[in-house]
Amino acid sequence: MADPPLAPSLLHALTQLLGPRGLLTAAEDIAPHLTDWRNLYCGATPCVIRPGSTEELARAVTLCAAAGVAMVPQGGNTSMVGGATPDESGRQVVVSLARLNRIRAIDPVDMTMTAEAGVVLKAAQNAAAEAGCLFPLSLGAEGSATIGGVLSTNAGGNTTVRYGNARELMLGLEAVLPDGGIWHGLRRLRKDNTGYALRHLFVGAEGTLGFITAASLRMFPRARDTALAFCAVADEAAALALFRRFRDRDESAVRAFEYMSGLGVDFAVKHIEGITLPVATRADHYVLVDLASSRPDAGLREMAESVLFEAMQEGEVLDAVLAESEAQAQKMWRIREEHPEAQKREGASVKNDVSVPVSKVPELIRRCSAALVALIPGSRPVPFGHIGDGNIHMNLEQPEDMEGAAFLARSHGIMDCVNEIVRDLDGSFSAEHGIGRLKTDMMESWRGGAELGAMRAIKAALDPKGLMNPGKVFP
Ligand code: FAD
Ligand code: 2HG
Ligand code: ZN
Repeated sequence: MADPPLAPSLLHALTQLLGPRGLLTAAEDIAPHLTDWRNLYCGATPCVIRPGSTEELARAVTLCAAAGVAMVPQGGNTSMVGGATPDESGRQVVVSLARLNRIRAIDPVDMTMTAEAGVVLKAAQNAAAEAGCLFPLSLGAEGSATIGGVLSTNAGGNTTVRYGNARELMLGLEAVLPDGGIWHGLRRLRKDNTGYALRHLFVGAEGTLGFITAASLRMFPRARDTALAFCAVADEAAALALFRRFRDRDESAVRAFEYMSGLGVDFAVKHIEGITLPVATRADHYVLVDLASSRPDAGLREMAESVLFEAMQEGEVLDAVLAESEAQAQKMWRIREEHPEAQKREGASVKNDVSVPVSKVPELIRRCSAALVALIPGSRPVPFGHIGDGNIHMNLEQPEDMEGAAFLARSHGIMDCVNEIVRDLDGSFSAEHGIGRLKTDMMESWRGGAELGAMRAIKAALDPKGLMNPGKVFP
């Protein structure tokens, strides 16, 4: 008879340690932790560990490590690359950080917040706002994604163009290491050159080096003047030209600059209740320009009107509308934020989260769109995303007359097709979603040699038994 997935003595010890709230073993409780947001993977696990404190997690990890049991950290389970779900063996234990959800401290003078890993991003934003400050990280999944998850993937999102990725917002970390040791690195210093910056190793490590249990995060002054414009633009080059115009006028005011294709907006209008096109005529290309300043008298609306007028004279902008109220601004942002959900509802789609130098975005979109349609006639490219960072989601929707499964069977060919062009443009095959399980096979050809060798050495030093999130990141 095969060994049980967990030795009865380990299960007993975990039960004693964690109690019923901290250890899920019933199939219906475990089920939501097994499948990723995109439904690409459905794994199995003997139990879900849900520790209530860092110390409890450390003790559970010590037990699992001693028994040689692999652990999969999970936050909000919104990974786009299957990073937070266990494999199908039924031998990997899922560790959910959801109960570590306290804001431990908030200091508007230091402009820092100390949040536990399971704090949902939206809750962190709200806590900052209550303290009269801003925590700027913002992405479509912010109602579910957690601080531990956004740091472990070094998430980007809409405000990277102004505030950087999650990494730039992190000052210190607390972590549980793969052997169960606790690293108390929750410093909140702006300057701290004391040897290797260990905290940065854990950011973007996708749970392969240990568990982030809490983080000290940077906050910023809250916005007192804002303006939001939804613009129909002539083409991809015009979108980029408009970005330059705004950036040249006042770089610090550009909080987000997002590109959407006509088809992507059509899908949002078609599938998401309450979404309508804010401009009078449909176009093939749109951008959303979000401006913000902590100065109440920044005059951002007037600035936006002036820049848009100039761009219209040059034929870059075809039509534009400025939000008249907070409610209208939220409605305009929803068009962009609902892109992933709208594409899901339209049918099967393949995601390509790629980046290139900002100047090459128009070429990226044009070349990839043509190559993809040549590869699969009738398929529908839906490029959108963070054009100000050079990060485009070069997604492809299935042809209307093709079976979804047949289309998805060609996923790797589709990704290869995009990646070949991305490589030619000096870009990256994964801009912000990470590697997870989906892209491990790309690591050798993109990061092989010295770079992957160094990564393996770090992994072996911190996790010699290979128990942390096996099957992720490394080929
Ligand atoms: P999970 O999905 O649970 O985990 C992600 C990875 O981090 C996994 O490898 C997991 O093992 C690891 N992990 C989680 N918590 C910990 C921890 N405490 N310690 C160690 N490892 C941990 N990403 C962007 O960058 N920009 C976007 O604009 C964006 N938009 C999105 C929109 C939607 C609708 C969705 C579904 C996802 C989006 N994402 C985006 C992808 C996703 O990466 C982010 O939502 C977020 O970073 C994941 O947070 P999470 O808590 O859900 O992490
Ligand atoms: C976004 O920017 C996310 O909305 C998701 O990164 C991208 O669905 C996608 O491909
Ligand atoms: Zn994105």
